[in-house]
Amino acid sequence: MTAQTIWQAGRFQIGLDEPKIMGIINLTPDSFSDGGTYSRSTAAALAHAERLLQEGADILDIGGESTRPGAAYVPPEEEWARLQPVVRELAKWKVPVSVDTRRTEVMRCLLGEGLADIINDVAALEDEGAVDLLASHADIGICLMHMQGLPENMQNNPRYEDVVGEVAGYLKNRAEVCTAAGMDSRRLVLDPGFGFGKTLQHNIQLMRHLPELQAQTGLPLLIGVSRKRMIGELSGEADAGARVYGSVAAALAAAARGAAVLRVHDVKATVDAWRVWRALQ
Ligand code: HH2
Repeated sequence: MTAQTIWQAGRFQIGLDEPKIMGIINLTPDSFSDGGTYSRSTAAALAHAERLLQEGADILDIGGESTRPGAAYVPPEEEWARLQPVVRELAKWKVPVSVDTRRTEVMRCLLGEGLADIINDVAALEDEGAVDLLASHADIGICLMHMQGLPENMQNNPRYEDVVGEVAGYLKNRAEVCTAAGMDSRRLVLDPGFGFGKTLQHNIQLMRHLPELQAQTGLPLLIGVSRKRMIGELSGEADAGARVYGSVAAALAAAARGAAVLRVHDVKATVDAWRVWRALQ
């Protein structure tokens, strides 16, 4: 359980008394598990959004840049061009819209037009000007994620002395930077960043120690393990699109350890599993 029970997220206050499901929509031609599926047209992306909501998603997370290991550089203008038509439509829907971006330029475009409730940043607002920009938009929710290195090099031999302590220390520090800039801590959730500069052993350690991470940072945790390489390594399933069972098991492991938000591709599978698991506790 998290001490903080509300996530202030733009137009919404999201209750965190039980795990919330964030459904993923990748508007990228090259995402590792669904690349190209929803980037072909705005209609395809919106149809997918509709489906995720019917399946029980509480939040939609839209991304215009792949951050998988070794992903190719995408200019911010290209990222914005991918996002724009879809977020313009979603902003009219009654659902919290999270945008997965690490560029201040893209955030400025989104926030200037009121097109996002949440900024989900795998670089924890490290891009120049990002903290000041978010500080000047009072209600926007923020996910600060830990990553060692950058997507282009992060899986080249990641190293830690104490992965849990270092990730907790980094996230705590980034949260303090945000609150020092005047942001209310109810806007913040933290994410250890599974697979972002981590070996399988690092990922396992982080998952086993989520309660300590939570206790050390004092903020709710968002967990994204869906279809990732660690699921493939643990289950033996090489095809990312077929990792639903392993992903659900990992999502439940995170929920059982107090995760506040689960970022997933397979919404129905995760929601059903959570409902059954919760009822049987
Ligand atoms: N993982 C990915 C992207 N964004 N954001 C948060 N907060 N946490 C995560 O674990 C996370 C994230 C990578 O997954 P995906 O979006 O499916 O793939 P890609 O980066 O290839 O688009």
